[in-house]
Amino acid sequence: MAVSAKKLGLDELKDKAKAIRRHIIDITTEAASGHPSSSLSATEVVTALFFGGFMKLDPKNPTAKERDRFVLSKGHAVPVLYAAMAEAGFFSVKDIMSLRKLGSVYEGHPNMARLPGIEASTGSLGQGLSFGLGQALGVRMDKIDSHVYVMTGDGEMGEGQVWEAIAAAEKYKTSNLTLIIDQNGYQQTGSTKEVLDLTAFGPKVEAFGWHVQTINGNDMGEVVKALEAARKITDRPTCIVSQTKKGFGILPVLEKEKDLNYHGKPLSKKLAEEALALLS
Ligand SMILES: Cc1ncc(C[n+]2csc(CCOP(=O)(O)OP(=O)(O)O)c2C)c(N)n1
Ligand SMILES: [Mg+2]
Repeated sequence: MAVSAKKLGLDELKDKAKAIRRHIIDITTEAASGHPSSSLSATEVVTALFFGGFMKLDPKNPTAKERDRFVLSKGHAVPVLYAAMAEAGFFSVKDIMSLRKLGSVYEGHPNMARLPGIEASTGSLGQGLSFGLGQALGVRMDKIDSHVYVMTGDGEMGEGQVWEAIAAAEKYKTSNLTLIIDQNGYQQTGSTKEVLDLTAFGPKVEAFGWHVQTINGNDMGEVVKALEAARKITDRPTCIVSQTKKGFGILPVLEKEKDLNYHGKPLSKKLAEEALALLS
């Protein structure tokens, strides 16, 4: 199975990330609900996964056994996933404008039962890594060459189930599993430092026996290099601690609004115009 989306170079990936950010703003403002800031921090990683040649995917055959898998464990950030999938041809950009509308399959959290190409129904935080580990072990047992990527939030890392999965993944030397922690410094009710300070993820995950890299996750060059390095590890699971900024790409707007978390809030039409101007 070939990598479906054309592998983009660094400058093209940066342009693609901008397009994806614009969709994130457009669809959440249209819905008047959703999580744009949580989606924007994760945009470089999701863009690189889908368009940097890292995932075998076929939008026309989204359940092909040998596909690679991306589990968005921080499911509330699904606008970034819908935007990337629309750009990759799973469905159209027009389709995702129905985000969160009554009856729409573009629900506020990913629903694998309703939308082909979604790997896991997430939103209840803490479960995605266990799910991804199960997928990684399953394809390995079936001798299918498939890599599973899971993205968690840094607030989400406070869930104990994540650490059970980290321990189990090492026990089974699950080298076809990559965890990406989107460390944007905030969770729902405030900064992760105030709510639950787990900030030194690198040494913690490394102590469980994983290969770990810590990078600036809003720097496309660093993201691509880290994903390349992760794929070269063949004896244990890999983790990328992706240090990001919540709302990256439109930070001047959030600064003006005096809310650098901006959790679960769509931009008003007026603020969206200002944000889109920054992303033109
Ligand atoms: C089990 C569970 N508890 C609480 C929530 C409510 N909730 C939704 S988003 C969120 C904050 C998540 O923070 P983080 O993982 O850092 O993601 P970010 O939005 O910063 O990317 C919380 C607590 C949830 N979805 N699931
Ligand atoms: Mg966070």
